[in-house]
Formats: sequence, C-alpha cells, structure tokens
Amino acid sequence: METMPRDRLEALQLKRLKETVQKVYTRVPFYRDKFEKHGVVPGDVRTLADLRKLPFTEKKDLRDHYPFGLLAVDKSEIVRIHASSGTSGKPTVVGYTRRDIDQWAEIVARAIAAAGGRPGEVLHNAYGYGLFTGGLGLHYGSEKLGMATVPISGGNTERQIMLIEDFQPTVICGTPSYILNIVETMERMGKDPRKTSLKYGILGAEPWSMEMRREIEERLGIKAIDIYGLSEVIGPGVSIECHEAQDGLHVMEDHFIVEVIDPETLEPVPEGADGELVFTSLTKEAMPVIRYRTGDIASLDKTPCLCGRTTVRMSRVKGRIDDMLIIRGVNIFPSEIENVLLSVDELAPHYQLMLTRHGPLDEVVLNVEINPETFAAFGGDLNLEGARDLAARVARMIKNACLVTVEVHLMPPGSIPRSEGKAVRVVDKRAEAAPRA
Ligand code: DLL
Repeated sequence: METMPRDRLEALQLKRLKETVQKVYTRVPFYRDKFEKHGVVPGDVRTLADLRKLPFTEKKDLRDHYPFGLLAVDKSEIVRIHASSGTSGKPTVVGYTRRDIDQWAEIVARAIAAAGGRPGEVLHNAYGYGLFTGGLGLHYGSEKLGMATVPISGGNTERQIMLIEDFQPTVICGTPSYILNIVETMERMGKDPRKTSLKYGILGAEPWSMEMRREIEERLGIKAIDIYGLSEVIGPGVSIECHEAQDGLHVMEDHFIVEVIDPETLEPVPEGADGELVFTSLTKEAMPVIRYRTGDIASLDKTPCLCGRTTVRMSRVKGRIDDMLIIRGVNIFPSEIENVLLSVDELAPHYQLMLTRHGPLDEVVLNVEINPETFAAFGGDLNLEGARDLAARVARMIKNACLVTVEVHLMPPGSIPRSEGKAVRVVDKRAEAAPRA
C-alpha cells in the first residue's frame, strides 16, 4: 500500500472517496444538508480534484452534533468510543465500528513498522490509556504487529524505568515531553539513559521542535520518530516518519486524503507552503469525515522518499492555529521559541509562556529553567549579574530568530511542572490581569 505507483494509489483513493461521499450523503443528515446548501451532490465527485467542490467540516460541527449526531451507522454497531478533551465545554466524541477498530490497528501496525518496530520485540507504551486515543491506539497496533505490548500508560515514572530495565523494550511510545520527563528521572536516579535496550521512540500528540528531537535522541540514545494523528480523523497513525529518512511524515494515503489550505481564504496553498491540514477519511465506517479542518499548520512534500514509500509527506506540525501567539502583530508558535531555547547550553528544555496583559497590550513572559550545573554556578542566585546577562541574551536570541520581544524569567531546575501527557506550553493569564484601560 505504501509503495504503490501513484496512479494506482490515486485510482484507489478516487474509488474510496466516491463511496464515502455517497455514504455520508445517504446516512448523515448533517452532510446531506451541508452538501445541499453548497449545491453539490455525490455524483459531482468524478475526479480527486472534485473533492474541492465539497464543503469543509469543522470541530464546531462535531460539538454541535454532540455526542453521536455524525454517525453514519446505527449506534448499536459502535464498539468503542473515544473523545478528545477540549479546552472548553464538551469534548469531541468519535465512535468506531468493529471494522474501524481492526483497520485502525492495521494502520498503527504499519506506522510502528515504519518507525522501526518489529514483531517479537517489546513495546513500552507510555501514552495515556482512556478516552485519549494515544494509549489504546498504539496498543492495538502494537499487538497487531506482533510486539509484546506493555500497557503502562503515563505516570509513575520510577516504576516505568524499572520495567524498561526488566522487560528490555526496543520501542517506547509517549509524548515528547513525557519521554523527556522519563529521561530526566533516570538521570536523577543515577542511571545512564543511553544504556537502555531502547532503539526507537514513537513520539507525538503535541508539537515538538527539531531541537527537542535532537535533545531526546542524544540523551536517550534512540531514533525519535514523529507520529501524528487526531481523534476526529481516527487517532494516532494518520501519518508517521520512516526511520530510514526521518524526513517528513508519510500520510497513510490509502485511508486519508490530505490537503493544505490557507486558513483565511480556504484556498489550497502551493506545494511546500505552510497552511492548515485538512483530511478526508476514505475507509471509516462509523464516523467518516469530509474535508475536516484540523487547525494544525504544516506543509506537504510530494517528492520521493529514500525509504521507497510513494506516499506524500507532511512536515512536522508547527503548531495549532489556536496556539499561535500574536505578539504586537507578529505571529509565532511556541515551537519556534522552543527551537531557540534548546540551542542555549545553560537552559533546560522546560518552559512555559505566560500571557498577561498590561493595559491595552498583551505581554508574554517566558519562564524557562536553567540546567542544574548553571544553577550551581550561579550559587542558586538568579539575581546575579551572570543570570541577568543570560536572561538578556536569551531574549535577544528570541528577538533575532522570531522577531518578538518576550520577557525572559530564568527558573530553578525542576520548578516548571513536568508533563505525563500533553505538555502545557502556554498559560493564558490575561483574564486575571487588570481589565483593559
Ligand atoms: O493526539 C492522537 C495522537 C496520539 C497522535 C498519540 C500521536 C500520538 P487528539 O488528542 O485528538 O489526538 O489531539 C490531536 O494533537 O490536531 C495536533 O494539534 C496535535 N498533534 C498530534 N500529533 C502531533 C504531532 C492525538 N506529531 C491534536 N506533532 C492534533 C504536533 C500533534 N502536534
């Protein structure tokens, strides 16, 4: 499926697209109404390019039809329910039929194999188990591939470390921030993280920079592979990097069509340009999605990959449109700031951006930890001139690289909360600040 000649792959996509469009039109009143308002019928989709005639679907549509309004099957056919925790109000809910679950397991099995996992080996799965799709998604894929799967979930880090030593896994799965937490805990326990049996990490579910990848690879002695997905589309496994090239995430195109659009004009962007990822599912039974706007920013690359896969690759996700900070008119993602922070030797890879408001202007305070050696060198006093100089240097580097002014606060080691799942990089305190003048 992954090395098929493009013309055959596209023929398969078109066949599946037509079936999906017909199915949602017949079975989901929401899609039928939307298509009618848009003046399209399933017969209008004759080529892959005709996908663009169809209207978009958004997170709000899922919320408005909470919990089961977008199902294309009878509720009695649902065997699993997942939900993504929204920041506000009701979560978005997704249902799966038995066939969906089998198919998803197959997709994730392929993803783990692309990342370097092999049958007969052990996989340590530190993604959270529960309504979040990470834990169970990786779990079923790993079993399907024939790996001995350790369903450890997140948390209880010292125990995780013991089991890594005892079970000898070759693959570890988790969010980059939690894997870093494990590494740090190993170091604190006086263990050398580079000496474990681990060879590959399958990391995702949150934005992470190239610098963060380098940091994890060096400190844990593994190849850190980026995996992407979202509950609304299926969960983890929508795309993954291959361990051969680690150069962009191969989209599972036999199951999903990807587009990149300008989030303002909703028109496609030129190949290679950044824009919002949009996915159409081709094989889902319970809850197919048509042109689902993810809010995630990335670009596409259609050039062949050295691994031999013919599927399109997406760049790493820079961030979500909602996470984009607009500081005095400059747009910036936390991951761009992360890239700068991780290039400074004195800093530790733990940071939070605090948004506050002073009068009419939004301000950004960056809390970033310094590493234990630097803290010791300052004698634990972050008011020393050396510490103030370091903060000023970091602020200047961010200004040069990202064109924004942030106030940098150095923090002692261990003072920023560690994540066991998705890290919180932005804390919005604007509502608590004094009201606008
Ligand atoms: O995070 C699914 C997943 C689980 C992906 C495990 C990878 C590994 P949701 O909770 O619905 O699903 O959150 C989806 O997380 O729209 C992105 O904003 C973000 N995201 C997921 N993977 C990546 C990644 C899972 N590799 C949302 N890089 C998505 C950056 C990611 N952001």
